[in-house]
Amino acid sequence: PPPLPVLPIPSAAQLKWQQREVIMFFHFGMNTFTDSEWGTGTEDPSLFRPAGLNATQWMDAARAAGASLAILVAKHHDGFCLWPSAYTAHSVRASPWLGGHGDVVAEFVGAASARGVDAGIYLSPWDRHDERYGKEVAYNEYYEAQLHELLTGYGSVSEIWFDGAKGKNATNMTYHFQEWFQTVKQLQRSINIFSDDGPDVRWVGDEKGFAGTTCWSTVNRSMITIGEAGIEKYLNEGDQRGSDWVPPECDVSIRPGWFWHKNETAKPLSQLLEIYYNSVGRNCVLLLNAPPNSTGLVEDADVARLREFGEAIATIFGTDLAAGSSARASSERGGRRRGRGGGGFAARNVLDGRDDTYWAPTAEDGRRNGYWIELRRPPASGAFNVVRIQEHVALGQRVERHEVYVDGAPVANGTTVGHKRLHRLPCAVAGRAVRIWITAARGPPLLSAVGLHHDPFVADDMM
Ligand code: IPT
Repeated sequence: PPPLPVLPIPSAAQLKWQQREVIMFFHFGMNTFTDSEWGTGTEDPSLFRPAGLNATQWMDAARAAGASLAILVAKHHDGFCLWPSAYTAHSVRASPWLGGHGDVVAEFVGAASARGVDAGIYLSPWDRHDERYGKEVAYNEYYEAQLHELLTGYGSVSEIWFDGAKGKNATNMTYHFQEWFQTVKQLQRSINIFSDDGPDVRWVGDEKGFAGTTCWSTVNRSMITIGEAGIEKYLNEGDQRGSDWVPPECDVSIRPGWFWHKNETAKPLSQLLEIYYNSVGRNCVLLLNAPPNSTGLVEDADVARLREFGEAIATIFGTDLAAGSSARASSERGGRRRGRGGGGFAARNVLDGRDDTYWAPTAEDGRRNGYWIELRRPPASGAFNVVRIQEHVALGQRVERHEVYVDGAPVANGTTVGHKRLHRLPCAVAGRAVRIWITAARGPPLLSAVGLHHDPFVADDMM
């Protein structure tokens, strides 16, 4: 049988989210028309007129970047609602767009489903427009009512975002997060809730797209207060002793701002790849923002950059230079044979490209020196400069420390692995034997993959 889990373990929805690796954010709204990041809430709805809005174009951009989920800002801090909410006059209904009959949320979920992308929603708690803001019961009722509108009127929603952002001089306001979270789960069973505190996925603690080099999917939720300064490092690294499974999400914009500004441009590919290695390559999901412009389109140059990014990832990871290797390990649970008598946890499982098969050592292994697994590559295998290691996190995140050797020489080391750990090597190596030592772990390590790749995009100064 499979080994016992090491608690906590992810829910099915969290596991599915983790495997997405790259997802997209679309910040669009009143700020798009006012060259602003945080609108004041006094903006005239007549400013909102995206003459060529086409959410299908956004979804094509998301797919080009390799994303399977896209999250829309339905209301930002300025309080302007992108759907015709029954609970406020401050919405698309009061705008000239489509004669006041438009609904960006409907366009968004329609385009997403047409393109096979899952949809997510961001609804800002901080609201600088609504006069109920600051009146605890009235505003929380308003917020609850809008959760109902968004989570019952637009089909299945895969993720919802609770942003802890709030201006320094914002009115005092108690948000009923616990009530909101339970309402969300009642309306959408398999949704993932994002906030500093989860409960399903957590903020990584910065907006640069960088997780800690140590990055646990676990935290103690009781240590976290949403929106409170000083928790960033805890969120960035997680907590080895955490009893809650709340993996980190790295939100970062392809441009300097979250919203579109005429004079800003997209980050270069090299920077996006750096972000990828420091987020997906450190056990996180990357939430990449691409802001549509005031026409209602993602600019061509940004679409091109997203495509370049998606193609670069496919180029690097589309070829596994560990292919054709043989694998052995310090021990193999249940022996090498599959089926009757064999355990099905052989070292070679790290080479089959599947998340649900894995190498497991025996319970007795590793007590003295740690565990190891070694790949032996066929002669004349190509040189690699990236090592990919993945844990079968369905049974808990275990690895605390690991080292990588090529033909006996150390080339990389680190602490956590989690769903995916990517090591970039200082230079490409073509050795035959690649051995990974796991020198500390919370339980017998379960590795679902070890991959070797060549990244041709590395900047010269890295070599
Ligand atoms: C920051 C919030 O304080 C935090 O709760 C989280 O929502 C985060 O944004 C998301 O990026 S505020 C930001 C200006 C750092």
